[in-house]
Amino acid sequence: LALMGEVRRAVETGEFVLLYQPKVALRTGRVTGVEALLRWRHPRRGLLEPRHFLPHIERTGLMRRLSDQVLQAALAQAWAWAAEGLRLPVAVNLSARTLQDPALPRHVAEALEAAGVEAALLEIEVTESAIMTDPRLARQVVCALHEMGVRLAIDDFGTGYSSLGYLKRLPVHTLKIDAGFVAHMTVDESDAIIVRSTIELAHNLGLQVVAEGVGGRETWDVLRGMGCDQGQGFGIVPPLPPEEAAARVRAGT
Ligand code: G
Ligand code: G
Ligand code: MN
Ligand code: NA
Repeated sequence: LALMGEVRRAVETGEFVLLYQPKVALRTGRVTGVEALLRWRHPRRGLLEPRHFLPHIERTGLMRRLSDQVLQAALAQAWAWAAEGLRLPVAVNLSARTLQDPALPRHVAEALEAAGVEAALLEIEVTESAIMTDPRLARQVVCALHEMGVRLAIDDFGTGYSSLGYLKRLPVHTLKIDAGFVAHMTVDESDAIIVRSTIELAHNLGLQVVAEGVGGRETWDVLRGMGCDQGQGFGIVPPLPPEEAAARVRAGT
């Protein structure tokens, strides 16, 4: 409750920061891009994760502003990396409400323009539920982003409500299998079956597939054997401040 009063000030004073978690191609180990993950650098409570403050942000109606800040910061980072010779696609998470805004494609276009970053360096992650809230509006927004050259990833795949029909009709580039299925897949047969089936589904629809929550080398090897394209997780590289993330990318993770 105390946090609720503080979020407005925090948005205004810019206490929110982004960490970056690399994604790697499982066959080669090469970094394919990074996901920007929001943290609140709280003056007394330390580094807070989204589950502690995003609900307050939603309730206070500050999501639009925060999404704009996230987009601007992530694109500024992509520009800075490109200036150092590091061409690193950056993925940004957008909430359901942000996706439901018909003006989103224009905001994204303006942010890309202002940052001087090509659209191909931006990926947007949304959940199935965000799309299913208003599938027609989501389709309109997603198609506009796609036409600009921005890539779309479905996040937390398998945990939300979704219609495979919509998945087929939307210009989606990537499915991200939720960490909840991946974390125990080497010991839980059901999880392994779900992961394997999702990889097959994604490939049959012509989509890239990313496994989230990869905890270690064994999971990596099993995923690679299943034909999974990319992996992300604490066992590969954790979310890191930008300089450390870049150092890991340069070192080849
Ligand atoms: O970083 P972490 O694993 O704690 O993220 C938890 C959840 O918060 C994830 O579902 C992630 O998609 C979401 N999240 C992370 N960063 C952002 C952001 O910048 N905006 C929004 N809307 N959600 C985010
Ligand atoms: O929902 P989304 O995929 O955007 O959330 C990503 C969140 O997952 C981030 O907050 C990040 O901190 C977290 N994360 C990163 N690596 C791992 C992992 O190996 N296991 C789990 N459970 N979570 C992870
Ligand atoms: Mn995500
Ligand atoms: Na996810």
